[in-house]
Amino acid sequence: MDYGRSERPAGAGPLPTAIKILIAGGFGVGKTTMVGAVSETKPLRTEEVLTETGIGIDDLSGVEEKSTTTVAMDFGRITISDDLVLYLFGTPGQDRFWFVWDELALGALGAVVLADTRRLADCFPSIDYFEGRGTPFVVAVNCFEGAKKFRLDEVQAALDLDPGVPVVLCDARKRESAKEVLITLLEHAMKLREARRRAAGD
Ligand SMILES: Nc1nc2c(ncn2[C@@H]2O[C@H](COP(=O)(O)OP(=O)(O)OP(=O)(O)O)[C@@H](O)[C@H]2O)c(=O)[nH]1
Ligand SMILES: [Mg+2]
Repeated sequence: MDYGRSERPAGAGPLPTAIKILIAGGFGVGKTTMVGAVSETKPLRTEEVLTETGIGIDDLSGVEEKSTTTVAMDFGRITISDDLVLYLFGTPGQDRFWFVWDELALGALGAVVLADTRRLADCFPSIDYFEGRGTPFVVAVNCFEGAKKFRLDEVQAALDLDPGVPVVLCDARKRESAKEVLITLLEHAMKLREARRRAAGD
């Protein structure tokens, strides 16, 4: 029997494909915020309170009200369609937690590198990391109030990105905006895979 999408009884459809995506970027750029905004389940967070120990190390300029930081990862989930579910892993933003990145990156289809134009250089380590591993990524400029607005091509040039890397604007606090970023990443990753497959002669 051929079930139309809406007529299909719950649980009778094909198993959805699950894809792992990383949400990366520098300290305080909005990674935890984005995973929380977009996740349809209560996001798992591993936040610790910023303490005096971090003074002089954690740069709070622009996010002075920030009181916690991710020490291991954020985890959330979003269903894109009947047959596609994304599992989101937010990385810790500070250098001292780099050791968890390799574990988190394992098996990821791609990554969103969040950028704050007030501290653009903070996303260089993430970009280097994904370029080095050949992981598809997009750069999403999180538009904080009061931050100077740059054209997307200016951001692309400042980050010395390959012209094929999508650069988009977003508001990490808004579900629809974050979802659009994820769809841009999915499309980019699919295109790259197809190009790599063709180059390999498959
Ligand atoms: N105005 C504004 N504030 C934001 C936005 N995104 C995040 N914030 C705020 O910026 C601060 C940093 O957000 P987080 O989501 O904790 O950043 P993070 O990248 O997870 O930080 P670490 O895990 O410590 O690296 C929080 O106080 C957020 O409320 C945004 O788009 N606009
Ligand atoms: Mg965080």
